[in-house]
Formats: sequence, structure tokens, C-alpha cells
Amino acid sequence: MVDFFEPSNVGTDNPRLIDWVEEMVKLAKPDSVYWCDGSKEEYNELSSLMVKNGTLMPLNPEKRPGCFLARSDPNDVARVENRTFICSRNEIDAGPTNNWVEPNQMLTTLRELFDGAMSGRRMYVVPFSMGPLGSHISHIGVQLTDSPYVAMSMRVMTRMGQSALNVLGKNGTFVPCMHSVGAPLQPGEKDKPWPCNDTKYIVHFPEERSIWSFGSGYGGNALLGKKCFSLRIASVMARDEGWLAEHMLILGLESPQGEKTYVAAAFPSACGKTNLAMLIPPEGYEGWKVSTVGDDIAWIKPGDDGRLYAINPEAGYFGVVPGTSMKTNPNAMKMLEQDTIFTNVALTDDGDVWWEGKDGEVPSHLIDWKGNDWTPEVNVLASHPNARFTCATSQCPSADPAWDDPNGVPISAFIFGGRLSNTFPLVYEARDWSHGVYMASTMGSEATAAADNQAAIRRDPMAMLPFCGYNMADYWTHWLNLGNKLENAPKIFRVNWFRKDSEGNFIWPGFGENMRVLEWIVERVNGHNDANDTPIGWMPNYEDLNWNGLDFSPELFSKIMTIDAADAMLEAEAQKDLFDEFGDRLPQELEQQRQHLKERLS
Ligand code: TSX
Ligand code: MN
Repeated sequence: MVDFFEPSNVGTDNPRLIDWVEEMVKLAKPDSVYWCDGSKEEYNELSSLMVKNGTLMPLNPEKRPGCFLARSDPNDVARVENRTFICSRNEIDAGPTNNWVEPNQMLTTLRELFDGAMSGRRMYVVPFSMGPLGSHISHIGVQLTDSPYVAMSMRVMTRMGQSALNVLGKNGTFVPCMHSVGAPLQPGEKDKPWPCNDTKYIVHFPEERSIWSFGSGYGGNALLGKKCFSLRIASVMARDEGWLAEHMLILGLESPQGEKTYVAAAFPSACGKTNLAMLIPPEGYEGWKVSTVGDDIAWIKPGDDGRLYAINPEAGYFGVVPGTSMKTNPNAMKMLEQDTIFTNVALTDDGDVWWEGKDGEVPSHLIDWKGNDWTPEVNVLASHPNARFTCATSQCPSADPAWDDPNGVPISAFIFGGRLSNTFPLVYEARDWSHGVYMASTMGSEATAAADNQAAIRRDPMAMLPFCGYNMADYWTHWLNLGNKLENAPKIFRVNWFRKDSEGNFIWPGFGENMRVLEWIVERVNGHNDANDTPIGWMPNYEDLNWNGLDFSPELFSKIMTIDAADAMLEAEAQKDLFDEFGDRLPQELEQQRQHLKERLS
């Protein structure tokens, strides 16, 4: 095995990397070590291996060429937030919204868990670049994993293999990402299709900039380039280095005159972020084009011109499948026709996949995500609500020409959304940067889908609550500082597609029709459009939106734009609970914004 560490055999002469791999091999004791080169041949070999051992099932090549179905262990289907830790040296630096354990104590726990964890298995060394290879905004990571499903997925989700090692070079730095499913095999023991462990740890050391993940093979817990690196660790790097790592989609909007504007948008879960990132303007609304840079994460750095430039650090989409249809997201439907790994969807009798919310008739027979026979009469879901697709960004029909551009794209607006059936209007614009940061810090979705005024808002500041690798109050301070220093800061907006009428029906048609809101935002940014000064911010008048091709009356518009002053005051009061959590770390500017809002409302 020592041969694996000869530089001539492993494609790197980076001593830190070689030493770290050697140390981790000694700890986890895999039977063998394999360095991934990132080739298509290697991808095919990994898939063949997993078809043989039952982890993957090839789908019907006539229906879904190049596609596979994986069924996870039923207890390993989602991120485990209560098992996710930020182990900063001081607890206050993790803040009140993260789980914290003293770093040395956690390291002791992890060393015990990882001791021999890979025995009977192969360790894959997975070098990867988050962001375009060699971009000044990108960073390198190396994940060690005993899961071939993870190694294969990382080739889709990142720029993986020798090319990343070449960027790393002899002296480059990388984020070490140690991962095991935590299921060592005794000699002769038969493997499971989806090995994992009931004990799970997703651990981040923000000062060391390292990640350890144990016990899960599921995406968000196991593909460490995504949430762990690109958000939790990168948010700390961004704070220290003066940039932003955000839970945001990035999309391009091209006007009929050919003017291109990029915006980045953050939403809590279940707001249809991927659908927005791949939006197609509605019929009768000709001329505007929407293109996709990313659907989940944005790394954003100030440029020399005082603007912000964003890249999508990922190279693939790991999205929720159920609910995806020709109505909600035609681009995604096209993207998933080939070369996609499906996890936890249902299998049809002709070797295709099915999920709740898919177009067409419900099949009369399926194999559900747990591998059981399924008919429409049985009272269970055929696919898991968190079933996922893994597929390359390049397959997206709406991929922006600059999605792989190392310079990134200039961001003109930040959009923050939520799922709120009352009070919050369709769209409004912040008065200035500080006010916008305040709007973003208090965002969230209703805890329940109830259409009553009492439904509590579950706060999810900037949609970063589970993803900020440090104290959220310090994160707000960083946002305030960064924007106030920018010469050309983006404008900040809030949107809400989900306002309901008294019968509980959605008032706004949403989906492609959201283009009308995006156009108003773009025209505000480019100084071409009007708005009304209100206590909560700038709001469009009915005639400020483009209504071509949609029959939506001024009365309905006023229903989704009106804010009742008393409701707004209650909301401003309720925000105090959030701010109070952070004690004296809370930037006073945010509390001042809250007080100013209350003054304007009264
Ligand atoms: O993704 C959504 N978006 C953004 C699209 C670009 N969804 C789905 C959310 C769950 C993930 C939406 N749901 C949106 C939306 O804008 N709006 C709604 C609410 C809604 C649902 C159905 C209808 C209208 C609005 N109408 C009919 O089904 C006919
Ligand atoms: Mn996300």
C-alpha cells in the first residue's frame, strides 16, 4: 500500500496532501486506496461496481439513457441538522444557532469512530475544485471516502480528479474532508446496498478549515463539497477574506434589447429555488431570456470596479425530484432525461422512474423507494419527499454561457424570499444596503401552511440558518461592512410568491409568471422603472409591472401588495425575539433598522 504514496503514482507532489492521506489511512485502515482521476472511464467503472453490488440499478436505456436508481437506507434520507457541529475554539464563535462541542473533545470522539472504520473497504481519494478550475474565486478540497456512490457523485457535482490536483500543485492549500459511511466489513461479510451507521456526525472545524463526516452516505451529509465546504467552511473563509459564501441561486436575465443582468436569490426550503433558477418566461411575454448559473450556492467576491462577481462553486445539481414537472420546471425535466443518478424515487415496470407530482397518469404499479410493490391504493408515497437527482450543470438546457466562467458574473440584485400566506407583499425593494440586510436577516417561512394571521414565521436569515459556519450575528456584521464599502452594491429585494386569499388559495400564479417580478427588479436596477415609497420599502404600482399575456386585475394585485400597518407592526415586534438571541453580538444597525421601521409604521 505504501506505493500509493509515491508521488509518481498518485499524480500529486503536494506534501501536505500526501501526509494527510497517509495519516488517515493509518486511522481508518482501508483494505486499499484509490486516487480518483476524474475520467469518464473511472465513472463508468464506479457505476459498474455499484450495479454489481446492488447499490445502483441501471434504468431502461431507451427511456433514461445513462441513468441509475439508488435506494438509500430508509434511515439515511436527509441532512441531519441535530448531528451537525461547528467546533470553533470558543462556543460564542459558533453562535446560538449552531451545535458546538469543544474541538479537542470532538477530535477524540472522531478518532475513535474513524479507527478502523474503513476496514474491508476501499478508500477513494477525491480531489475537487469548488468553482471553475483555476478561478481566483475557486478553492480546492480533497475528500477521502469509503463510498463509491460518493466518489461517483462528486465527479458530477464538482470539477473532480487530476485537473483539481494540477491546480493544487505542490504548495497549494486544500480543505481536508474526511468521510466514512461507518460500516467496516469483517472478512467475508456481505456488504449492504447502502451501508451507513445509526451514529452520525457532521463536523466542521472552522479555524482549521477541515470537515469530518461519519455514518451517512446521503448527499448533504456525504458530498462534502456542497453544504459542508461551500457554505459552512467557505462562509468562515469569506468572513476572513472579505467575500460572501451564500445559499443562493444565480440567474441571468436578458432583455429584448439584449441587455444582460444577473441576480442572486436566497429562499428557505420548499420555495422552489431550482424552479426559479431555470424559469421559462410565460407565453405572450416575448423577448426576455432567463439563463441558469446555479441553483443552490453562490461564492461572491468584490471586483476592481466596486461590483460583486459571483460563481456557482458546484458543477452539478443535487435537487429534490418530487414536484418536478413540465408545469413547475420544464428545463429540469429535459435535463433529467439522460445521464442522471436518481436516489429514492419509484421504479416503473418498464425500467423508468416515477415520482409524486410528475406529469401524466399515476402508474398502476411501481416499486417504491423502499423496494416494495406499490399501487395507487396503498397509502404511502412511492418516492421519498426528499428523493434527489444528481446531474451535471452542463446538461441544463437553460445553462448560462458564463456558468463556467472563472471571472464569475456581475451581480446587480439580491433577492430574498419566503413562503408567507399573509402580510408580506409580492415584491418590495430595500431603501438602502443596511435596510436590505435587515430585510434579509428577518426572512423566513411560515411554520405551517395555515392561512391565519397567527401562523408563526420560522426565521431563516438569508436562508443560511443551517449553513452559516460561525455566529450569525457576526455574519450580519460582515454583510453590513462588505456592502457599505462597495462602490456599486447590488440593490436588495424581498419577494413572496405564496400569498393566499381568504379561502386559502394562492393569489399569484407563480412559476413562469414570476418573470414579471424579475423584470421590475431588473428595470429598477437599471434605473428604467418607477416605484412607490412606502414604510416598508419601494413597491411597484400596478402599471409598473408588465402584464402582457396575463389577465391579473388591479384588485388582485392590490390583494398581494397591500400591507396592513397593524400586521406589519406585529411582525416588527416579533423580530425582537430573533435579535435577542444574539445578545451583544447583534450589530446595532439591525436593531436600529427595526426601530426605524416601527417609527415609519406608526
Ligand atoms: O417553485 C415554485 N415557484 C417558483 C417558480 C419559479 N412553486 C413550487 C413551490 C414548492 C417547491 C410555487 N408554488 C410557486 C412558485 O412561484 N408558486 C406556488 C403556489 C402555486 C401553486 C399552484 C398554482 C399557483 C400557485 N396554480 C395551479 O396549480 C394551477
Ligand atoms: Mn440548498
